[in-house]
Amino acid sequence: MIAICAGMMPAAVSCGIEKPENADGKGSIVVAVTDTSGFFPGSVLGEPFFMDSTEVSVQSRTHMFTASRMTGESGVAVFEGLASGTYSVFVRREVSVGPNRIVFTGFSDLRLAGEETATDTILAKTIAVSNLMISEVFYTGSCASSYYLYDQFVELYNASNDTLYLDDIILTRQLGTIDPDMETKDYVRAIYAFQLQGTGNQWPIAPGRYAVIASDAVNHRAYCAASPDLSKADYECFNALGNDYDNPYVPNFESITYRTTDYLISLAHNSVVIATGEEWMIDENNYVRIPVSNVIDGVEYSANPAAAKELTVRIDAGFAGIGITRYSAASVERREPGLDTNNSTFDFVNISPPTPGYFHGAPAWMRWR
Ligand SMILES: [Ca+2]
Ligand SMILES: [Ca+2]
Ligand SMILES: [Ca+2]
Repeated sequence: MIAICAGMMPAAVSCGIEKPENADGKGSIVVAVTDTSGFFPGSVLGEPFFMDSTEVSVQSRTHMFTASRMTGESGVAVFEGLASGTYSVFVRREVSVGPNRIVFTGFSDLRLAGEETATDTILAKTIAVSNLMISEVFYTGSCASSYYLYDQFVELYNASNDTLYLDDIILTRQLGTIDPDMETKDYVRAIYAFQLQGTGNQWPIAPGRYAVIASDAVNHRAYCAASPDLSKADYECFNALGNDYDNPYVPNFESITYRTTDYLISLAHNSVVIATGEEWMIDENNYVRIPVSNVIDGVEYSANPAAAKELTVRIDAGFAGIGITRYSAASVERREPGLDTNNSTFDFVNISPPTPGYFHGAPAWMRWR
């Protein structure tokens, strides 16, 4: 993990958000972790079962602080000596069932003010780690002097044990408005979407491999020294209706709307979704509607942790990229390859520089791009 905060403080959105309100370090968080699925030996469906040997992590939302503990036999983890502020609490316990990984996970937000103890019981839910997922989103831009933002890319990762196919997959830029009825709708809306048309088994991604979808598959270093070289991207987005660059050696995700823009996403707050491509429609506002049930993965990022959610919590319960500034060449990538709890605040960390086609913890020889 790379600390990207140093040197960014003078920017408009500060990293670390703000100083601790009261750095007395005398607060405590007590978390009990329960499951009601009846999954664990000795537990009963519908009745709270206190989970031991479960990792609990706390992450401050108001200053730079993270810590992890394991729950004891009573299913409780205690964090002491905490400064005042707001904390996100994450719960994780990995359980292996068959060929696929299953993780129990849950989260909560707690507020500590002065010398006090905040207590919460977190109900854990299962998620299967066996999917295609978004592993990195690079959206911040790299050169403030020239407003260079054309080096954006989305990286996918195959966390399953099988070769998967990207044929007909859709990559979106989600609508950036706040919809109060969002959680009751069975579809999500995109401003625009790009699709990789294929025969069904034309575009494989092997287990444990990455696929980089560039906005433009060019060597952006020629235009901005801090930019990544995306000339060897696996795919690029192409809009035939716009004045878009088309690298003939890199296959295209093609625009499926009437809009003329290339695939470009907000530098501060936006959501990105990948979905199976068999069902979508253009609505009366020229937005792309995609059934929630067809969404493979989605990531919402926001520099500001207090911003209102734009993507349903059924797809992403939190924000990646908290504290990242525009044109910082910082990127957001999964904390560990394949871990997807559907809460990007936990699943993603801020990194710099971006890592197209590899993981930020990978050894140098794997960084072939
Ligand atoms: Ca393009
Ligand atoms: Ca191309
Ligand atoms: Ca990466």
